[in-house]
Amino acid sequence: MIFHTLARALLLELLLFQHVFTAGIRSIFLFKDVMKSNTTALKTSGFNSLIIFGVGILDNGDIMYYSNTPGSKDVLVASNGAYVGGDALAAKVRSFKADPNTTGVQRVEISMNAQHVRALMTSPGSGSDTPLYRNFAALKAAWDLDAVNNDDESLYDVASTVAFAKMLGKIGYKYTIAPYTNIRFWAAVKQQLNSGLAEPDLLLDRVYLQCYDGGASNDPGSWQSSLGMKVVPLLWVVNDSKPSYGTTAAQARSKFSAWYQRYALAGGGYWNDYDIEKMGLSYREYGDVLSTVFP
Ligand SMILES: *[C@@H]1O[C@H](CO)[C@@H](O)[C@H](O)[C@H]1NC(C)=O
Ligand SMILES: *[C@@H]1O[C@H](CO)[C@@H](O)[C@H](O)[C@H]1NC(C)=O
Ligand SMILES: CC(=O)N[C@H]1CO[C@H](CO)[C@@H](O)[C@@H]1O
Repeated sequence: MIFHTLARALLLELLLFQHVFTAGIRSIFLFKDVMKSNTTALKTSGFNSLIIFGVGILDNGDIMYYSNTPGSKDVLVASNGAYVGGDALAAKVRSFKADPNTTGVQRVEISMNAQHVRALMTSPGSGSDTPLYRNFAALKAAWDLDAVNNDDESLYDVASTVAFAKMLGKIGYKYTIAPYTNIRFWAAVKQQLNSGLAEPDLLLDRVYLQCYDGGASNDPGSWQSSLGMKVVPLLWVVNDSKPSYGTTAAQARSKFSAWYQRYALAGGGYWNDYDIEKMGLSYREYGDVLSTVFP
């Protein structure tokens, strides 16, 4: 009986400990070519998670890193089961989390849409001898990646999404999503991917929720209840493309704090580094907001 009580007390303590001391997710999407953005600022401004935007797969299973930066070119990064993106690019991506003494980054993800996923899951499928499987394995090794982020905003096919995510899980990736709408699709995907799994073994372990532009009216709390897991709301930094969705660091602080007072969020994040640099904004100010609200 005493043992039982003691065990319960310890368990409770452990749960509380985890709740209080699990570090908040402090993320930023990298829209700018990683060879051109300010690596030092990304590593030292309080962010612990970087999501490289603009990776996609071709109809033969090759993987491209798409340029979203004037003067940059698209780079083929994996083909025929090998990494082909070049040493400089690999060294740059690896440097994001390489030396804990000089970086706060602990996790690096690549973000992609759903182009060609359905066709490739139909044929040749998700086996470990397929070009797609081998290409993702090669890219993970070359870039030391932790997760693949799904930013599907148009296709929304549950079966092929689940098959592809499970394939990535076998390779050793975690799987994350960046929804702005279609909560029923994402709930179905989450339910199938995480069924029977618990922390820290969840396959779909993060939800980066767009709370700007098409997702401007999203409420993180209602997404959390619908999905049955914590989310990471994203805000768009000040931008000259759609200025009305731009958020200053001060405005971001108010929004994140207000949400966090109401809901147990997993953290927060921003779309995107390109605009921070283009608009002459401060990585430090935006990063500090996350460090204080989601320590
Ligand atoms: C990059 O960021 C660092 C740290 O924030 C800053 O000291 C440096 O001036 C920046 N470099 C450029 C080229 O803007
Ligand atoms: C980090 O700093 C510590 C203490 O100065 C040092 O012992 C360690 O070798 C450093 N790590 C790397 C990877 O440089
Ligand atoms: C992420 C994004 O869409 N950024 C845009 C911000 O505004 C500039 C200028 O209009 C665009 O070039 C960027 O694409």
